[in-house]
Amino acid sequence: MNLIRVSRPQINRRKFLQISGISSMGFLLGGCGTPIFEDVVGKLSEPLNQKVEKLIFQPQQLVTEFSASDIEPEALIINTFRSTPIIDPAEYRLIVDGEVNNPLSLSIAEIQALPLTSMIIRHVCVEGWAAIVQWGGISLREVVALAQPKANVQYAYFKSADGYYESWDIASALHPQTLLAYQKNGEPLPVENGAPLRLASPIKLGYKQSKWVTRITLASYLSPFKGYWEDQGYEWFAGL
Ligand SMILES: Nc1nc2c(c(=O)[nH]1)N[C@H]1C(S)=C(S)[C@@H](COP(=O)(O)O)O[C@H]1N2
Ligand SMILES: [Mo]
Repeated sequence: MNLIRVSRPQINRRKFLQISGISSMGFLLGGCGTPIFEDVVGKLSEPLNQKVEKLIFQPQQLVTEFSASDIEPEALIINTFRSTPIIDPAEYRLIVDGEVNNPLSLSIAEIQALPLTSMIIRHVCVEGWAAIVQWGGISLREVVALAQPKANVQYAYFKSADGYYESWDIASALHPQTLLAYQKNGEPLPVENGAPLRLASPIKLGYKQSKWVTRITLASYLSPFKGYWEDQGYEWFAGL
């Protein structure tokens, strides 16, 4: 369990600029050939678009977390509508696009260079089970901030490698406890649970928490395709 970090500092603008500046340097030195990060280094000193910037830095009500002894390692049931997709970690990229000034294409190494956040929360599936789980990963709000969203962004769309799709309201997506996780219960995230990257958040039901996320699209409109389960009648907001 040595990957678990209990202290989770609240991000503020100054801190964000510091850490993302350092991370961006890492990307540049890594020679990954993405000019995006040169732009990011330059643009981070400019103000972000007002409306989304407010959501990114505004303090939000935090959900109380559990302690390490509460973790229920056997309780998290694999729930996958199709089969587990095969993803080559070397080829994997997380795309962040849509109404943004800096579209991103992040490798696993670039993702793992961002600050690690850990939380112990309850995962709740509508099918009538729940599990207390530790998730480690990067906060979605930092990734969104790096992509420099336009002010009118209201929704985040998630595409997964198994064909699953989801959409979230931007405030929930930017909640400080909404993570893109790559660790579960102190270990690297198992592939059945969504490796290399899945959503994890204490404010939404299980079906909102896409596994095998490959693309995040930020948009100002709500698409007729809201989510795999939502399009069959399940509630879209699905808040806890
Ligand atoms: N890509 C993808 N993500 C998904 C699903 C899925 O079938 N495919 N199922 C959802 C449901 S209904 C739940 S409860 C959780 C289950 O996560 P777990 O399999 O890691 O327990 O994943 C969610 N994310
Ligand atoms: Mo679920």
